[in-house]
Amino acid sequence: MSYLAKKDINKILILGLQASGKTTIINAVTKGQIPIEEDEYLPTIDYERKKVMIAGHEIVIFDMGGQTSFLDRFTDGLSDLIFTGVKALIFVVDSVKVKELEQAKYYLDVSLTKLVEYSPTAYAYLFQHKTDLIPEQLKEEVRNTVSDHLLVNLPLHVRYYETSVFKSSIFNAMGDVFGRTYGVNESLVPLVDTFIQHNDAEMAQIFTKAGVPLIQLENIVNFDHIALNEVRQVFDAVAKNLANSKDQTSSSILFESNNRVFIVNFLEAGMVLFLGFHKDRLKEKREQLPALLSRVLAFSLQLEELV
Ligand SMILES: Nc1nc2c(ncn2[C@@H]2O[C@H](COP(=O)(O)OP(=O)(O)OP(=O)(O)O)[C@@H](O)[C@H]2O)c(=O)[nH]1
Ligand SMILES: [Mg+2]
Repeated sequence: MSYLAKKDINKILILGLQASGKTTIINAVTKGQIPIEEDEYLPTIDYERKKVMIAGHEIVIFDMGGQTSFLDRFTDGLSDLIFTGVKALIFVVDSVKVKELEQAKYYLDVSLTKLVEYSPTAYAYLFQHKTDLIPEQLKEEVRNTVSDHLLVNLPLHVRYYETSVFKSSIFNAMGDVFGRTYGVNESLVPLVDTFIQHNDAEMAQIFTKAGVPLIQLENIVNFDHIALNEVRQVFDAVAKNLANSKDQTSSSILFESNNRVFIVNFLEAGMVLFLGFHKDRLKEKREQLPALLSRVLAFSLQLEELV
């Protein structure tokens, strides 16, 4: 039996016209590969499967090549194989290619019709992608144009996200996709958000053990922004350290870098909680690190009960 049609795998399909950004999105959220600027474009031929573990579930993301010859085949001759067993379908459109909206609408419609036919319980998402290319004053106009063209006469509810791989928006959007698919996100985000507000953390992220960012929250009211790349590098260093460490039972690490304190806690559910605090703020609050660490540990236990 073809792997495509296996019923027991958790499939997420990512579809859209060529060069809309699908492969880049997958690389960002599964490998933490965020391009510094627009990368060379290497079209996906046919489709590629990418496996990820999310909170103990294996998910296979199908990165579908966007050339129309492929799309025609996926939505016609191969449609029962492609659209069976799908948990979530993401359709990506390029925010600045307004001329392509009619064509995108055509493939969005056929894809959703097939989705409803073969996977009636799946969720559908539309990513209005590459928002970094739109000047601020045009954002609303672009949003209206895209949604007026695409979000009409659809056979199911489609959740709309504005995304860019250069912003945390892609992690929030994909976190919602993963979270809704596996029911972890709705419960985790409000809890983590409350925790960082109350403890004046600068940011919180939850990764899978493989380093896939699931949730990213920033307490930007109080603090300046931390670049994702910065967090990612620190995370890699910590993960490597832990892997090399003889003390395999250690599940929590506190370390300092420049003017920040980071706490990384490995949760049993295969997830990693990563919190960043600004030293100045901790000093202002006369916060003692051991007390902070024990609050984080207590909070981690609470999270573990949820997932
Ligand atoms: N400015 C900007 N460029 C992006 C973004 N995401 C992807 N790109 C660029 O868009 C181009 C196409 O990206 P891909 O991810 O290869 O596109 P694709 O949808 O997989 O294309 P096909 O495989 O042919 O269907 C590349 O040059 C990426 O660097 C984004 O958020 N903003
Ligand atoms: Mg591609």
